[in-house]
Amino acid sequence: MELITKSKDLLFTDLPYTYDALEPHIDKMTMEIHHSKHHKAYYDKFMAAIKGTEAEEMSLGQIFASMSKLPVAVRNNGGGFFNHNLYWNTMSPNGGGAPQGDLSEAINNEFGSFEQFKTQFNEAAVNRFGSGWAWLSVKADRKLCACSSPNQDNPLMDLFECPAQPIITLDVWEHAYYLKYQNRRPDYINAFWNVVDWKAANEKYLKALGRL
Ligand code: MN3
Repeated sequence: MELITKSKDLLFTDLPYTYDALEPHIDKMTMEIHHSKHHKAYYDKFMAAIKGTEAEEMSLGQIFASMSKLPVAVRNNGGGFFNHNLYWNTMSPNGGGAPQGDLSEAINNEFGSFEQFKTQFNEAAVNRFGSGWAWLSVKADRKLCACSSPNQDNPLMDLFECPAQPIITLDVWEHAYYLKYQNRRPDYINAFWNVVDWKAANEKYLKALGRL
């Protein structure tokens, strides 16, 4: 829905759970500041950047597909708005455990095991220098891909090195973990696996393959 709605009609929405719902893995104050200040600022700046331009009438899907031709403020803030929405919906207070359904099977087939997939994803997240995101995505050849992006870029953007449809994502900007984990990004990444919503991830995987 979010990818096909005209950008000028997009709304900033509440989280699907309370700010303290992911404790102790992600703390309440981080969630509150991250959503109500950081994410809100990306939304507001995105709306300001598209106002009165052709991008107002385009969906985020169309914007990302022609990202290289649009202003950098649209890239940074449109990416920031979309990426955070996916991040909130990648996680759940009832999350954690092992992947489910067809996604579980694909992870085992393509990475060898859940543990081997986590190792690849964790490496992408730890080694992203500075600020960015880690992704599990589905490429055009329908294979899974664990990778990372700088800044607020995402795999839907036409300038992305490995274009793909995102399934789960992890924000590795310091604002996502500094209050609780300070410089210990690997501890935050390990904690993330306790809250991943594998049911939602499997649904995204099936949708990306056109099977849902
Ligand atoms: Mn963030």
